[in-house]
Amino acid sequence: ARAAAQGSDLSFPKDFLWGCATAAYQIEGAVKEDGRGQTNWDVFSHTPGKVANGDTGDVACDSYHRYKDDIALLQNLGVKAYRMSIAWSRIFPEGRGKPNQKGIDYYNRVIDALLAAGIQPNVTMFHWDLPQALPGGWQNRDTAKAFADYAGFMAGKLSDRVHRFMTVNELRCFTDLGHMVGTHAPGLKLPQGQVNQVRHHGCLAHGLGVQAIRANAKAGTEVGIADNANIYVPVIETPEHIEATKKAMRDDNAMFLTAVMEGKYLDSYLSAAGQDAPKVQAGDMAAIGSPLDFVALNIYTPTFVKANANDPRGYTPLPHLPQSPRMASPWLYVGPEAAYWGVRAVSELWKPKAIYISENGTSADDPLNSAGTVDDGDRIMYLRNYLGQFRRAAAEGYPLKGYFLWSLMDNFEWADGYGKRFGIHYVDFATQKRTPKLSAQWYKELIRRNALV
Ligand code: PNW
Repeated sequence: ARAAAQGSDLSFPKDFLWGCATAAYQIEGAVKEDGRGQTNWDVFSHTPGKVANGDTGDVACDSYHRYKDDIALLQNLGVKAYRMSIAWSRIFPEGRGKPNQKGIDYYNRVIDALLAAGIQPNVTMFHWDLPQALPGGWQNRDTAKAFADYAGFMAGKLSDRVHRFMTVNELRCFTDLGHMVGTHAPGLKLPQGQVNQVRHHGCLAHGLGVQAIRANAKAGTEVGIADNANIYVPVIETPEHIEATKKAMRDDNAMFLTAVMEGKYLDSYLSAAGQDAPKVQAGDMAAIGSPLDFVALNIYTPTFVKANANDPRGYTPLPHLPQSPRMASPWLYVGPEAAYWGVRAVSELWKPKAIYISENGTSADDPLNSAGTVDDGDRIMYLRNYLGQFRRAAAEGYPLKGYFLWSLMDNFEWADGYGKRFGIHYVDFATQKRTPKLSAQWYKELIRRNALV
């Protein structure tokens, strides 16, 4: 038993849910088809200078028409699950109001085809493509309510076949990158008070969304969030550095996952924000803290942290250095320990019933070999190391239930356009031909064995 607990073999728990992930705007294309409404990302990507190369999601992987090809790729891998998102603007072109049956039909076709292939759909309701018609976007609190109405409506349509929903993807990205840093849609650089308000509306959308999904879905439907909490890793595995790690995670995610898991903003966040603290209405925090069936984490980059009695916080994060190892995206520092510590810290801090990895993967420079396929050894190296650390967390008994690799195939990588490739299938965007990379073969073998290879 001791050996099993320590995981002396390399296997994952029985029934571990292996999957791949994508998102609507990154793969679908067909942005004007069948009544889809315009989104913030349509506007942003068509604004000169915002996306590398002037790339847009107008065509992307053309999955709107080629979803059967995508499902064949999934089937060939042997995955049991697929994480996909729904384009809100296909369902409610104006963000609210009258639903568009053609949009609903599209997702029914995709979901039915997945089920026929023996693949369980896991659906994210919002992966950043916001209907442009919603006045003020995330600056307007009414957007949170509009989201909940849409999410509840879709849960009602799908919960006969979809048993796990994620409300929103990555609170920090769609709020901060869009409204503070300005590198994502809508490309704003707002003052801090307004940024904090946008963050609050993002959390509120999640919370009201949970309530609406529960009110409309079949009993037994699981609801959670897919979040990219900043992940800390203790420099040394001793009790003091481990405590520092958990405190850093809780503090640094105070306006996001911590609020969602605790139903409150930490005093340290509110007092540091001062005048800039978000305006919160009665009932907001209870909604934000709605109980979840699971937490899903997108895990990429680690931050190492040390306990430090001389720091008022009790800890000091170690900076990333120019020479710190990273993958092909400048923000993607390599630190497989983030996989273990992300799961462990979230588990110990908040005791969720279940944890899923909703994304993990990497960009890599993908050299074509003479046979015209891609030998992405760097990606395999990255995945093997991160999965080893996820395996450790599962073997030690943390409630890690599944893993969605980002991404099934190369796609529209937001501000990086098509220049950064995260897929385990290569997409030739001129012909839309999809080709398995070496990493797809590797992942397939791992799934077959249910063990690290
Ligand atoms: C996530 N950062 O995005 C998203 O959920 C995916 O849609 C995306 O394609 C994937 O990770 C790879 O980037 C992130 O700057 C984008 O730290 C940027 C950052 C993190 C995550």
